[in-house]
Amino acid sequence: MNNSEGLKSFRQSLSGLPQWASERILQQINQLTDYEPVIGIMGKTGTGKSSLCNALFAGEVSPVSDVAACTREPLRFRFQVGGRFMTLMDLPGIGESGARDTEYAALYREQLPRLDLVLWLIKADDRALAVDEHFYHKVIGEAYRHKVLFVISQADKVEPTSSDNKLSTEQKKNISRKIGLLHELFQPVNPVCAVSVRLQWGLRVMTERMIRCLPREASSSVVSQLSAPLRTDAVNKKACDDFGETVGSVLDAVSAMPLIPAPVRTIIQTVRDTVVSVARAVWSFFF
Ligand SMILES: Nc1nc2c(ncn2[C@@H]2O[C@H](COP(=O)(O)OP(=O)(O)OP(=O)(O)O)[C@@H](O)[C@H]2O)c(=O)[nH]1
Ligand SMILES: [Mg+2]
Repeated sequence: MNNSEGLKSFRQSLSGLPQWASERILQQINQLTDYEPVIGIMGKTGTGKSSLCNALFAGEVSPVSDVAACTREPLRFRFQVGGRFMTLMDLPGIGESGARDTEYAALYREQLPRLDLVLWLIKADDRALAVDEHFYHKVIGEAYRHKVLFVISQADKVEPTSSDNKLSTEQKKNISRKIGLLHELFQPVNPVCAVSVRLQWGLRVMTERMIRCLPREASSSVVSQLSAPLRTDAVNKKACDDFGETVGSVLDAVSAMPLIPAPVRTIIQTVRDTVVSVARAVWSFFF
C-alpha cells in the first residue's frame, strides 16, 4: 500500500458522508500528512548542535539561503526523507553580548510562533550558565517555554572523564546532578535530557521526549525524518496515536461547524471511530 492507497481507505471510511463533507475532511488530512515541521536549535557555539542534528535525522540536507540582513538571521536547513520535508533552524544569540538582547528578542518573537519545538543545548562541562539563564528569562517569553527542550550535550565530558567507550557510574551520577541543577535554574516545562553523540548515549530517550513535546500534528512528520535506530516502537506508537487523535479532532471540528445538517452530523459522529482506526491502520504508509 502506498500513500494514495492509504487515502483510498480513508475515502472508503468516509463514503457515507455527503461529498462536500468528506472532501473537506480529506483535505485536512492531506494537510496533516504534508505538514512540514520546523525545529529550532539553540546553544552556545561548539555545544554540539550540528552533531546532534546529524545524529538525530536521516535526511538529505539542502541548505536554504537566507538573505543576509543587518540583523542576525537564523540559519535554516531544509531536508527531506522520502519526499517529505522538515526544517531545522539554527538560532543565534546565546553567548553574544547582552547589548543585542533587544534585537534577539525581536528575532525570537518572530520565529517562535512558527517553531514546533526548540532544542536548547548546554554542554555538559559548561559551568557558565548565567548566559543561557539570562537569555531564557529575558528573551524567550513565558508563552513559549513549553516549546523548549533542554538537552545536556557531550555528556561524556562530565567529570571524571576517560577515554572509555561508556559512561562510568560516577559520570552518570554527575549527569543526574547537572540535570537537577538545570531544573533549578530554568524551571523548564519539559524534563531535561542528556546525550553524548560521541558515545551514542541517551539519544533514544531524548528522541522519545522530543516526540512527546511536539504538537500532535507535527510528531508523525518529525518521526519520518529520524535516523532508523531512533525510530523505536515507543516513538512510532506516540506518533501514530497523535495522528489518530488529530484525525478524530478534524472530524469533531467538521461536525461542530454551524449550519451542518443534523443527519450529516449524526453520520460524522457515527463514522468517527472507524475513520480514526483507519487512520491508525494506514499511518505507517503515510509516514
Ligand atoms: N566528546 C564529544 N564531542 C562532541 C560531541 N558532540 C559534538 N562534539 C564535538 O564538539 C565540537 C562542536 O560540535 P558541533 O556539532 O560543530 O557544535 P555546534 O554547536 O554546531 O557549533 P557551531 O555551529 O559552531 O555553533 C565538534 O568537534 C564535535 O565533534 C559529543 O557528544 N562528545
Ligand atoms: Mg553547527
